[in-house]
Amino acid sequence: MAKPVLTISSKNYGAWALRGWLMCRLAGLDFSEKVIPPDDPAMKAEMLLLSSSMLVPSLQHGSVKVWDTLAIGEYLNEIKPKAGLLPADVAARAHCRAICGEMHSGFSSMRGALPMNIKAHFKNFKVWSRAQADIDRIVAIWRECLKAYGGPFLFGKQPGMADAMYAPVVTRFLSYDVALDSTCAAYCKRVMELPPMQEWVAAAKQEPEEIDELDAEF
Ligand SMILES: N[C@@H](CCC(=O)N[C@@H](CS)C(=O)NCC(=O)O)C(=O)O
Repeated sequence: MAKPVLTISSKNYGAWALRGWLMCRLAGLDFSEKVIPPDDPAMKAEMLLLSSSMLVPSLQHGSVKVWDTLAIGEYLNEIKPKAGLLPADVAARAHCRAICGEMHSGFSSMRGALPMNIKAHFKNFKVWSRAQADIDRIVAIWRECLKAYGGPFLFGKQPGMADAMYAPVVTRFLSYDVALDSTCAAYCKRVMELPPMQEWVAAAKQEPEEIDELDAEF
C-alpha cells in the first residue's frame, strides 16, 4: 500500500491541521504531508477530491479517505491500537471523547478572538469576557484530567488524541500571553517540548504567508 498522505494547510495558522498532523505523529503513522497553501483558489478543486468537506486535515490511506480531525483520530486509533491515542480504560476513553468533542464543537469565542498564529506574540493581550469563559472551561478540563489521570499528559503518561486536540490552544495561550496557573503553564510547556510540536513550530516560523487580519493586534 502506498504511504498515507495527510493534506494540511498553513502550519502557522492551521489549528485543525496541527491537530490531525499531531495525531498522525503520536500514532506512529509513517505518512507524507501535502501542504495546500491557504486561500489558493487553484487548489480548491484538488481539495474537493481529497475531502468532501473541502476542509483540511484530510488523510488518504490506500482506498480510505478520512477527513475531520475527530474521524481521523478515531481511524488512527483503529489502525494503530497499540499507540494508545485513546485511553485503554472504557470510562477514561468516554471522558477523552467528551473533552475532544467539546474542543471540536465549542470554544468559538476563544477561537475567534485568539486565532492560532504561532509566529506572533501579543504581549498583554486583552481577553474579553466571552473568550475568557472559554479559557476558564479549558483550564478546568486540563486541571481535572491532570488530577484524575496523574499527568503529565491529559490521560496519563503518554500524549494522545486529547493532547493533540488541545495543542493549538496551548500555542494560542503562549501567543496571546494568557495568564495561567502553574499546573496549566507546566502542561503547556510539556506539550511544546514534544519533539513533533517543536518540528511543527519550527516549520510554522519558516512560512512566508502572512494573513494581515490575524497579525493585527486587537
Ligand atoms: N471540523 C473540521 C474543521 C477543519 C477546518 O476548518 N480546517 C480549515 C484549516 S485548519 C480549513 O480547511 N479551512 C478552509 C481553507 O483553508 O480553505 C475538522 O475537525 O477537521
